[in-house]
Amino acid sequence: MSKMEEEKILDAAVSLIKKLTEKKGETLKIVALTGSGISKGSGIPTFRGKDGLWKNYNAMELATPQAFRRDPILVWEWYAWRIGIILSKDPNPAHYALVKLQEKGLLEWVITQNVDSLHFRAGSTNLLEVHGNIFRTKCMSCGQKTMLIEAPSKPPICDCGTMLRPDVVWFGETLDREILLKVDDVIRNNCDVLLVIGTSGVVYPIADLPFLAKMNNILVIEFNIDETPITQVADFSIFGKSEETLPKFIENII
Ligand code: BJW
Repeated sequence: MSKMEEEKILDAAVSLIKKLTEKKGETLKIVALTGSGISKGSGIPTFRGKDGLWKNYNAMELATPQAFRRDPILVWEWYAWRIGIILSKDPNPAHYALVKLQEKGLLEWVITQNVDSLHFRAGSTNLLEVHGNIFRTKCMSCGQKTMLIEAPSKPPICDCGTMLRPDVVWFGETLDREILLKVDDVIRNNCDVLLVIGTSGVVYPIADLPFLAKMNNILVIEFNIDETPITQVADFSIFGKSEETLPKFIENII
């Protein structure tokens, strides 16, 4: 697709939102669903794809409870390495654009699959972290949760003596029930427009959300560098780096 065609799609999406805003005024409810692609512009690798985290690692050897039971030191090494990268990076214009939309009273929620805290650091407050947070640890014995402020040099230990684990959702684990219920309610009852930003749309149950949105007559606008399974249901797919396309889109609608 040429740059000119991309611009045309962005303009069409903007003018539809403007029409919706004229009709609904301040009651227009926009929700963002984000994935690792939104943090790529900050220098944080995505999971899949040619530069993805899993190009050199087998996900099943790291992001499962079985992997942690088998080799917690290896799993912690991987998380400590990622924490180090994240701490050396900052939010990018896409994260800040969502904050601007929130400040204008147009963004109801950011539903993020990311564990990197960059939305929070940018200033997003209505945040649902569906896959947890890489800086939070939890104890599988006493349930105690604590926050890390730096990358641990060895697996952290709870006051009760048990090795802590990262408080993230691994494959085969269920997402927090309260958060899932909230997400479901947000999509069904508090959303006119869903912005789907930088996710491959292959990890369930979150991959179902754009489809649930369509079933509820919600306008779905995708921001990604490539086509994804979401492209088939999106009303608009705005191709390009979200750190460039999202700020432009948001500047135009506010
Ligand atoms: C840019 C860009 C730029 C790049 N600008 N864009 C139904 C069917 C089939 C399987 C299942 C199913 N239900 C459940 C499952 C099993 C499993 C699953 O989904 N498997 C599939 C992979 C097949 N799901 C689970 O196990 C979930 N649990 C669950 O459902 O429990 C009940 C149950 C269990 C078992 C069976 C049945 C039911 C839990 C999922 C937990 C996911 N955890 C991870 C790791 C988190 C911790 C950590 O960070 O270490 O979450 S996996 C990883 O993928 C991470 C992400 O949040 C998640 C999504 O990835 P994301 O963000 O989309 O990243 P990428 O890399 O995939 O994509 C990046 C995108 O950005 C690409 O599209 C690029 O093009 C784009 N991009 N640069 C804009 N500059």
